[in-house]
Amino acid sequence: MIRNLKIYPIFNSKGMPTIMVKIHTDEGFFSASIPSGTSKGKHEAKELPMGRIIKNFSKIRSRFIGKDERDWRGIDGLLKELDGTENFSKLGGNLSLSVSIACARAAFGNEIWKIHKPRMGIEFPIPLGNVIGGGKHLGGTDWQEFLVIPHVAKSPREAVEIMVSIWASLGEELRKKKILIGKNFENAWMTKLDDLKTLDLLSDVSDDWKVKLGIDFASSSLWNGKRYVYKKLGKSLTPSQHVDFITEVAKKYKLYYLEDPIQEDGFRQFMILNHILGKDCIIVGDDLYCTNSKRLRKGIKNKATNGIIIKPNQIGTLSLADEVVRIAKENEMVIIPSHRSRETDDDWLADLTLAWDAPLIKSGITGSDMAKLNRLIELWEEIPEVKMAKLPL
Ligand code: 2PG
Ligand code: MG
Repeated sequence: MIRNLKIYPIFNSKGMPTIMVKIHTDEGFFSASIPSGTSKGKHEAKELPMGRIIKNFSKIRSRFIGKDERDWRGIDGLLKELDGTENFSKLGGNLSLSVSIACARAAFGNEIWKIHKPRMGIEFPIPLGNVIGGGKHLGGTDWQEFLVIPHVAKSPREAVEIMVSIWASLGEELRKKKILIGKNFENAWMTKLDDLKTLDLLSDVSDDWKVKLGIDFASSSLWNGKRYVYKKLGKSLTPSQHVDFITEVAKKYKLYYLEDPIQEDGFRQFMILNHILGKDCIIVGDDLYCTNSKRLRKGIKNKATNGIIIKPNQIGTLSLADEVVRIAKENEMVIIPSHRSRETDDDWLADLTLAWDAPLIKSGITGSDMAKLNRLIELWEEIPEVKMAKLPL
């Protein structure tokens, strides 16, 4: 039974305020802290500032005391009811998710990879490592994240080793060539190279290290309502010119993973791109869906993508994210649970990736994101009969 709940104002990886909620039950203490995004989708659950969160927490706290934590879905329902809006604008999606995950942890003794009956032969996700960055996360490129995918790794530890070695050797090479600016929000390198020169460099990396390449284009950041505007490449493209440009880049550089190649409301262009590239590449909606089942259903109807990013803080409770995963899987979409760019050292995302049987996880490479990757390494040792997931395409 839930005996008490407490909220702690803590800080995220960018030194900005966020929250941790701790739930006290007969079995012990269970907590969850919540990350935040920089390039947020406009359809995400509302994140409220600390002052309002603390006030809201004091108003709702007593409603959870005495409840059975094992009914974590019921607790999520209560959060939704107390909020009463579509997007958690009253309670705050950040407050809601911290109570939701802390409660699920209480229900499963911290092992939330067990929220669905664990199977034998659990497959561990291949991590996507952001090695060079730009866009709203800062850096020289217009596109936000250049990702390496260590699909040949035989364990999570080996996958991390490959990603970190690539990241470190790229850093060294960029430093020697005097084109290194620094590290961005996710510790990806900021360089003086434009997007296409970055891809030239990464093509060699992909051959040398046998990794696949991906990009999070975060295209909404380029979209001015009419055209896609590239400051670095000096391009201004109409939606159909943009589809052509992305297609050409994907084919030339053999991209395997394309996240948000189109702005967040461009279902039609997503559908065209998915039609052209979807057999060989994972076309992924992040800001497009915002982990929202209504938006996902629209994407399924339009065959907009063959992949979806899952960020529980985009929707506000674990149950709602779980529902989106269920719908996506029923429709044979690749699910990719993802961190945010302003993270905490909490590792719940790693557990959920296993619970959802996701073939890929998007987490950073170094810094506080290590916690999630380390949790995968830990669970790899603890769970019997494990194996690495295969590339979904
Ligand atoms: C993304 C994420 C994580 P943010 O766009 O996929 O890399 O960034 O948290 O800023 O939305
Ligand atoms: Mg994204």
